[in-house]
Amino acid sequence: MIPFNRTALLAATTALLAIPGTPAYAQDGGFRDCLQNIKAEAIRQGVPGAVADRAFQGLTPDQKVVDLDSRQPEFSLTYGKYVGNAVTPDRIAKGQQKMAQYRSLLDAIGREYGVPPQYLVAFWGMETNYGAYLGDFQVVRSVATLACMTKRTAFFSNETVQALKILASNGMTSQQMRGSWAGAMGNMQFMPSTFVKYGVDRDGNGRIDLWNSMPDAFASAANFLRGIGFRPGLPSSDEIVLPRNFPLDQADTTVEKPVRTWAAMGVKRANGQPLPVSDEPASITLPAGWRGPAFILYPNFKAVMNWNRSTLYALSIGILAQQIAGGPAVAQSPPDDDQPLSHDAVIDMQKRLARLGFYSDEPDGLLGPKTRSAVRLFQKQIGLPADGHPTPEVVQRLAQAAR
Ligand SMILES: [Ca+2]
Repeated sequence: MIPFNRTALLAATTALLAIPGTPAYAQDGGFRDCLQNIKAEAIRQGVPGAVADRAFQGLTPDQKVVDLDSRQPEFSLTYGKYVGNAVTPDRIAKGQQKMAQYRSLLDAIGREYGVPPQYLVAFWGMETNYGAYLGDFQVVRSVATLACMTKRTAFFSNETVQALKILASNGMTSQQMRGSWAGAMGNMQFMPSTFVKYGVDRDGNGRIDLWNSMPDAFASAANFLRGIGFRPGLPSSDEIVLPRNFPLDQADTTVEKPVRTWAAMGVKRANGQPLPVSDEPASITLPAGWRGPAFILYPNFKAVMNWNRSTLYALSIGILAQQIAGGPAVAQSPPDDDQPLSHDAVIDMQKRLARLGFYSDEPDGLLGPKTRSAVRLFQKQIGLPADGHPTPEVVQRLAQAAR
């Protein structure tokens, strides 16, 4: 769903496979040269030259892909907005229906890979609304365009090589291989490199089909999740309630303590039940500030973040999975006045925090741990709960304090 985040992550993990020294090609004239370099690397990795020739024949860059890639979101969504869009009553109901429909298959795959079925269904719901939007871009054209026409040449050159491998091994034509504008394919929106590394031919028909075969799609998702660290046991997250005197600066994804320690500090599950008895490391987050819901993040949360590097995406997966499995909805609503902050508004805030001596990094417009920590210091100074969450009140008080 957020290919940029995921691809940025995978770029780091596939750097060793990248083609060194391939420049970004600013003009169409360089596109053929770029494709030639990719073809040479594909052949080095065992792809028959004829497969590359067929896929690249008459291929032109897709301007629509370049345009979509250059579009930067102006605002980051709030927790309330993001989760409200992601975990709708309709998506929960459809997820439960899919769970029932694929019960025996999901149970078998779940046992084999150690991934609970509700997670497989939740990813399916988040990625493509259960197969409703698989994407209709030609994947080879998309990833080749991104390789040759943007600055992320190394990452997308490798993705193009991997896409050619899929064509070679899977008996598909480039025309048939469709996906998102950024090259994510099938029910689970796998990038070509993920497809090659984790794809599973579960139905045993000799090819991996993530578009039409749910056995293949579910088994591949489970195999990928296991590969990126998902383990049987605790879920990815749980809604919690904090005790009244809880030190809010401990509610930060950078602070990890054993689950047992949080329990000893008085943290309980939202339904009042105790936390699971466990020594696994966990952190606490308040995605809408202290007035909104609180979540404990178990190790599987990190695995979900390895699928998509967005905290709100990972929270949505946990919330959706829990409700697909018949569990409760999130009890605590986010505050009504939670507002999305634009990139520029965050930069402005960082500059003001710097003037007050609370922030020393280069203003980057991102609400990262250092910015949250600076907001906490300001909140402490003016006597507000120090949750690091920039509410409209905090932003306004900051504008007055640091003109
Ligand atoms: Ca198959």
